[in-house]
Amino acid sequence: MATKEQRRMIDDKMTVFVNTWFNGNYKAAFNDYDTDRNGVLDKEELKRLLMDAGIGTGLTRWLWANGIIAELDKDGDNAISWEEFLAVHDTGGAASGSSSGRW
Ligand SMILES: [Ca+2]
Ligand SMILES: [Ca+2]
Repeated sequence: MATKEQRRMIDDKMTVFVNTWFNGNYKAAFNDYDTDRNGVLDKEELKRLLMDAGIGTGLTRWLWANGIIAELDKDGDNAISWEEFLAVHDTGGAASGSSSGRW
């Protein structure tokens, strides 16, 4: 869906957002935005996360949400599970600043 620059922009903004509001804890952020507690972020929940992270505008955010779901949703349920969400930011070896291009 997205160009390399767009992916990096999302990764950067998401990283800053999670670091700022959740002490870098992606799981806490995920749980916070899973408002109906069903274990996955659906499109509406994802859009709220994107809005708070400053990604997209009121006009384009649904496009971002669609693209991100298309990119991350591996099992095709139209929602992002925690395992799928992890691919947004490789919390493994890659230190912040490096763009792994993993998604
Ligand atoms: Ca949910
Ligand atoms: Ca899924």
